[in-house]
Amino acid sequence: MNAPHPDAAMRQQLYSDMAPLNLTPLWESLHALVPLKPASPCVPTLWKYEHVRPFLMRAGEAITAEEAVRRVLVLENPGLPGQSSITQSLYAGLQLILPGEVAPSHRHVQSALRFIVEGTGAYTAVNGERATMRPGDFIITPSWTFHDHGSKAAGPVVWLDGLDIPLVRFLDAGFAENDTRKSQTVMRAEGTSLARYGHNMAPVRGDGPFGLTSPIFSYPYERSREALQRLERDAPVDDWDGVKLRYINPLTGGSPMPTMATFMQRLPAGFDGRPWRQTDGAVFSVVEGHGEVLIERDGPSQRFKYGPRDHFVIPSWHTARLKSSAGCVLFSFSDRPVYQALGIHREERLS
Ligand code: GTQ
Repeated sequence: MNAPHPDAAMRQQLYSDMAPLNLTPLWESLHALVPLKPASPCVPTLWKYEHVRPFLMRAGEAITAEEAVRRVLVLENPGLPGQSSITQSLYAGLQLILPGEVAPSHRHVQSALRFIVEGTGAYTAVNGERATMRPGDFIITPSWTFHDHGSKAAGPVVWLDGLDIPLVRFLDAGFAENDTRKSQTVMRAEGTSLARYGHNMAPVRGDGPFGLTSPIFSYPYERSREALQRLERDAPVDDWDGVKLRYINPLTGGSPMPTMATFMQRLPAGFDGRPWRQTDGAVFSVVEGHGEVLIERDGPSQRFKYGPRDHFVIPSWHTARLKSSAGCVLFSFSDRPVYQALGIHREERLS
């Protein structure tokens, strides 16, 4: 046993005497406050869709979309219990809507993305324009825009919700409001926003409608998929990422939302990726195909085998690599734009 430090008793007395004045000694926590490298409490986690889906369907029997307002099972990081967070700054959940249901119109400061996982024929309405959901589509709800979800589908529709809820909570910046109507009146034909902004062209006059958020709020999968397929065929494949593209706000070239970046990538058959790490924790939704992700931090790596509709999270500054023997397509999102705005984003590509 080490002998106690000669001043230990004096220090303990100091701490307890000053605690009522809301004073604490920095030197006891300096190393944790200013770490040598990120030490995220988040842990790598995989949610297999075959395990999640029965609970979603049970939720569909237990509560209506209208009563729930949003019928969602939160993908909660086991390293952040009770926080409804998948990383320190991001929220993710799987939302279910059944035929004929409406999730009533509301708006909030938090930005949201929807990535369609199962089913065709539900819609989300943003500021009076609807977007029909198909698997693999990426849809945006810009900050402070009214949105409702509904379904004319024949069966269940499930999508991944990604929101900056924990970040907004941390900043104490949350406001929300219910609409006076359950569903918004349709004001514009479906596809109008995509026609205006989604063809490398833009209206001659006027600003984008959503401030810092992309004016395109639905990015159809068929177009992203086609781009990736062509690049796989015709261009060099990156040793870390395979073929990976980021979605953009066409008015700025930046991320589609101020707080979240989104990506779609294709790993060619036989891909055995090199490892990387990055400060932004990233959430993945498997679109097509199978593969595996190896994730490690200061220890043995964990191996997660994934297939279509599975979800996984790679936390900040964990080393990860992707593999796929038959090829696959992955959607992902992270809070990278926040780090970039603050000038603190870091990424390392390892060999
Ligand atoms: O669809 O508006 O998963 O407000 C969490 C909060 C979805 C939504 C969520 C929300 C929504």
